Amino acid sequence: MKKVLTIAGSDSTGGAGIQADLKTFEEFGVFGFSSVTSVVTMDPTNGWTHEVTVLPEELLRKQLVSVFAGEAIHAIKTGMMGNERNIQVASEVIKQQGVKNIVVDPVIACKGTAQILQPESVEGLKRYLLPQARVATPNLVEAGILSGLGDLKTIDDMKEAAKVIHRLGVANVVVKGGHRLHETRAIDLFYNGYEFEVFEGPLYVTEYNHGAGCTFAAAITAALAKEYTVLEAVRVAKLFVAAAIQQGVRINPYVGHVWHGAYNSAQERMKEVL
Ligand code: PXL
Repeated sequence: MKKVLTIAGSDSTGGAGIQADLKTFEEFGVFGFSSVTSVVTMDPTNGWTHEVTVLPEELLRKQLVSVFAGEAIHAIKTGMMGNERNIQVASEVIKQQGVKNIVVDPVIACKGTAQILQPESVEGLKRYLLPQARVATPNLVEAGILSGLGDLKTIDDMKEAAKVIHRLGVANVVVKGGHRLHETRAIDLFYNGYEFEVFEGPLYVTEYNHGAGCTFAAAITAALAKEYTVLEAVRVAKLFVAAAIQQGVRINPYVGHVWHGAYNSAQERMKEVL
């Protein structure tokens, strides 16, 4: 059984963060471990504002010691890190353990929640985590920030940003165009230092897509643990997240999540016993 670790924030509502990652790992048939960096809570009495409580670095370190007590971990995904201290701790442990399949989802900005901007993470990501990434999956806003190119509006802009991010030491960059690109298709741009590939898929117009980014990166991580090539991993992750978005679930009056179980639909097979 392949073992996969997520180092990320907790989304108390179960759509994004470690919850998305562990649910996704399960769907890929890999064994999920987690180390929580921060806890995100939402306030329904105040316009669903998000609050990020960052956990102390000692607690992150202890979790990582627990995770690495046994045999090899085959792949690691990092998501929301909370602050630079946690980024340093994670980066140090990843280096020590020599894990090669590292997927960095550089969470700096969350879709639709301007409150979750983590500027304190930007420098740390660039210095410590991104240089260790086999794959990084910035969205359009994050790619603009990490590359220093600002607002990205076109596929050519995405290409320029991917080149700069690759120079930070990321082996394979996937810039997610998403709904912000104002195209009629969902477009992601892949760059490995010598060639670009544009991935296109249907763009689902839905408000129930919270957690899509985390789910996509988690799917890539699980697929790499299963020894898919990077391009195969990105392809299967796109299919997986497209199904999850298509079957998004209304959670409450404020938010709807992707359905992480959509691709496999285990609940349908369970009906066979009835
Ligand atoms: O979607 C980005 C994201 C990542 N991680 C956690 C989050 C969010 C957005 O809400 O809560 C824990």
